[in-house]
Amino acid sequence: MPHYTLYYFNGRGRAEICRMMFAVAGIAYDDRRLEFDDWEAYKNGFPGWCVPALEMEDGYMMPETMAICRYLAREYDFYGGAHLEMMRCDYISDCLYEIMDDYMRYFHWQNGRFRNNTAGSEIMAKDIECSDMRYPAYDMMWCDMMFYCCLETPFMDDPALFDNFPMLRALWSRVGHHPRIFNYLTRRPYCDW
Ligand SMILES: N[C@@H](CCC(=O)N[C@@H](CS)C(=O)NCC(=O)O)C(=O)O
Repeated sequence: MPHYTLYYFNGRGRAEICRMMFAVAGIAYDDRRLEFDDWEAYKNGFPGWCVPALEMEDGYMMPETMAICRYLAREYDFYGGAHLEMMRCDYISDCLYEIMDDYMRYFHWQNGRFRNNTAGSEIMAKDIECSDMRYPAYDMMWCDMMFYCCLETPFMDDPALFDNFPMLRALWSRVGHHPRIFNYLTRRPYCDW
C-alpha cells in the first residue's frame, strides 16, 4: 500500500474532497496542515506554489486538486464502471469545482490573502441555480463527495441554500449518512472554512 502525505492549510477548502476519499477508501495518510503565517517559507517547495499537493511514496509532489482527485478516484474505484459514467462523474465534479474555485478565491481575497482573487459570490449563486445535476445510482462516486465538500462552506454561510433544491438536499443527506463518511465527519478536526 503506497504511503501518501496530503499538504494543505488547516481548513476543509480544496483538500476536503481528498481527505473524504481517503476516509471512504480506508487509506491511512499523513494530513499535513500548514499555517498561513508559515506559507511564504514553505511555498517554493510546492509545484505551482500552491496547495493542496499530494506527496507520493517516492517523494514526488503532485499538485492540482482535480488531478489528485481523479487519481484517487481511479485508484480507489470512485468513478463508476463505464467510460460514459466516468465522463458524467467528471462533468459534475468539474462543475462543482468551478463553484469551489470561485468561492475559495473570494474567501482568501476577503481575508486579504494570496493573489489573483476576485469576488465570486454572485457567480457561485448563479452556478448553483443553473445546475442540472442528476446523480447515478452508485453507492458513492467521487462527484457525490465533491458535491458535499464544495458546498459545505456555502451551506454553512447560508442554511437556506438547498431550500429550493430537494434533490440536492437528498444528496447532501445521503453523502453525510454514508457510514464511513459519517464516521469521518464526526472525527475530523473542526474548522470554520
Ligand atoms: N489550481 C489550483 C489552485 C490551488 C490554490 O489556489 N490553492 C490556494 C489555497 S486554497 C493556495 O495554495 N494559495 C497560495 C498562494 O496563492 O500563494 C488547484 O485547483 O488546486
